[in-house]
Amino acid sequence: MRTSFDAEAFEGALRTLRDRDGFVLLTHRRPDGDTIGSAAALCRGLRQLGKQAWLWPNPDITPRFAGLTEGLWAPENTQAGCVAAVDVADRALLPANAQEAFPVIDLAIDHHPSFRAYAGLGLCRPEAAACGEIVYDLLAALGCTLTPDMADAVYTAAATDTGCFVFDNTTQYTHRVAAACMAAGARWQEINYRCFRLKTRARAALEGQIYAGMTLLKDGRGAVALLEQALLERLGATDDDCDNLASLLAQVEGVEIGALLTEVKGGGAWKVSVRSRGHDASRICAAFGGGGHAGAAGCTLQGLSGRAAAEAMTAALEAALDA
Ligand SMILES: [Mn+2]
Repeated sequence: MRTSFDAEAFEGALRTLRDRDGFVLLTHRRPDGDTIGSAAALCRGLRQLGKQAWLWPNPDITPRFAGLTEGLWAPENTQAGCVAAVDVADRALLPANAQEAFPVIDLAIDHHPSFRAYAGLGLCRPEAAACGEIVYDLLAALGCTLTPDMADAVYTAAATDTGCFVFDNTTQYTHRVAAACMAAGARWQEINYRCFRLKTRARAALEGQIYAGMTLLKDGRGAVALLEQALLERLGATDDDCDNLASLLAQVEGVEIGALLTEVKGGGAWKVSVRSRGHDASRICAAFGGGGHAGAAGCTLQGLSGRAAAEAMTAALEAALDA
């Protein structure tokens, strides 16, 4: 087990999981592998302890992670005895149906530095690469046996939040958790293929468009690309197809800052995702009313043509590269 963590909050979370029953687990909007994997693993672990546990329906669930949740979604009229949120930094990030159903949340388990104390008890460990690492520790402390289904879920959580163990947040501990999941029978080859290799044709076309259409600036130290709604519609691109496309720009040799502008449905606004190395992307986006992390941030540009929006971001990137 990890040595540095909030022992008191961890003990409190353990007590809650041990003593209470009728668990309803909440995941965040536009759920990723970490929130779904963490919730699925915890749900199965609690059931293993003989407790009732369900995932609260998340209307945004995508096929990529739905397989982890089989048999776990709460039936209608489920009565909650204890409500716990996983990988949810703020109450506002819960889907509307969860916000409406649960004015009070008993336990929040999270790893975001931006975590807000919105629950009766909050266990937040920002040093964890994935919330799934904390769930793994809780399950171990509860005496649960990691079944292959639980191992799939924890592995998916750790792998997806680290971009398959390549992001800077990856630690030795992340690898230890992944190794334990492999030993417990996680189907890691299939998970890696599904999460990191497989792409839809729409996704492949979008990646092609970004690389073919990007504009390089400052001797290739910056890159700006534009995706118009007409293209997204023609390709039938889903949110999942558009996930983290901006990181492609920052992967080009020499590029320190990349900005991807995606036209918002209905037009008239551009969702901007900025990725950077060695510069503060959140500062660039803050100037447009957005925010995020140093390496990844976002903002929205309202009421501009694609050309004007691209010019605005180009100027902002040039200024940041000059600074
Ligand atoms: Mn996470």
